[in-house]
Amino acid sequence: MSLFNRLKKKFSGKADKEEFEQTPVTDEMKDADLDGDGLISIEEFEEWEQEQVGYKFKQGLEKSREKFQDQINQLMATYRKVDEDFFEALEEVLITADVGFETVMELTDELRDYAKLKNITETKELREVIVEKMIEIYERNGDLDESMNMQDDLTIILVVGVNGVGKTTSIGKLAHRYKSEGKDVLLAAADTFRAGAINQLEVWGERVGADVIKHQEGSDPAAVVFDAVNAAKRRGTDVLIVDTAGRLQNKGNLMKELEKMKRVIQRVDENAPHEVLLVLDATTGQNAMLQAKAFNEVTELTGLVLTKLDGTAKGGIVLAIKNELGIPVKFVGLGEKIDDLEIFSAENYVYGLFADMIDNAEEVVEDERTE
Ligand SMILES: Nc1nc2c(ncn2[C@@H]2O[C@H](COP(=O)(O)OP(=O)(O)OP(=O)(O)O)[C@@H](O)[C@H]2O)c(=O)[nH]1
Ligand SMILES: [Mg+2]
Repeated sequence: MSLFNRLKKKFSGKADKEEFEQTPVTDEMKDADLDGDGLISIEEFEEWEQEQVGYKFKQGLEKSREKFQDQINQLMATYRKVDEDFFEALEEVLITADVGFETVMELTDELRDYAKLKNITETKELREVIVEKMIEIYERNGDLDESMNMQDDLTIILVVGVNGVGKTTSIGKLAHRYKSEGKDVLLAAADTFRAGAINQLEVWGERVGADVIKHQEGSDPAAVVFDAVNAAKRRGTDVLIVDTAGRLQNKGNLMKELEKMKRVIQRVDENAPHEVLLVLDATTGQNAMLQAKAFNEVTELTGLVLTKLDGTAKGGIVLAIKNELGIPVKFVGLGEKIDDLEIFSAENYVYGLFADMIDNAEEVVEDERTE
């Protein structure tokens, strides 16, 4: 099955209806209950859930999608024939979408080969291939494990990143996610540096129903972590999330501070922290790439949280990150609300970025058949 068909089926196709209908339908699920009997099958429920997540990505990536599709449409209108001018203009569009230079070159080289091989002369015939190649490149360049390294007992997550990227907000959203999975969550206010940081985390803690372990402003962050880890052990907490101050200006200090926190954690659990997540602000584009490189030198990162994707038209950065950094994006921020943090998945992301094209894909296939 072609990628477009696969995604189309996944996000809007209706699976065969099962005999067994066992999930009671809530108001918001009404659309999934086709025969209106107040019950839907597990399959339908899963499909409904998938559609909701797909819809979130679609909404969150609206700016990127509109800009990208506008530009591709314009490109196809300006260049009708496949030639070097077209490829160069395409390269420019992709680079301005923050797809990343190396990735763009890889992509356009493959498109050139593909066009030659298939004797494609009309640019419009390349429209879907561009998207398919993007995903192919994403999936081919090493399989990154995007899942969280969750433990049966205590999971410790250290969250790092420069000022203002969305660390505390993402921690709040993450805590909410784990709480709604029935987990017991504890937060550590180890950003003792910025005025108001502790209070901000406490506000989130109250919202989601998670306790916050804190010391005074200006105290040693490692001491906060020490207390938090011990409290988590004592209480039988499932997930401990540590908020930190991101002072990249002074790499030496930052490295020392993070190392000390890690040492303190490892005294209690030598395999922890189980995740070190770097938060990056998608609206900062190439700067985010530089931050990732710098932090990766300071401490070993296990994953990225890419925030504010809803606030940028340059959603291509996800591809650049994967291909040029080799660190998996584990979560994406798609808005400021408490449930606007989604588990990253390449398929959802691609759907969000090209939803209109994908939703209309069937018509394209039918056109081809009748030609
Ligand atoms: N639109 C949007 N805004 C976000 C997202 N994530 C965070 N923000 C906003 O970004 C701003 C900064 O977020 P914080 O969580 O305070 O960032 P921080 O990294 O903890 O900042 P410092 O503690 O100062 O280092 C806030 O106004 C958040 O609401 C997102 O996914 N989308
Ligand atoms: Mg913060």
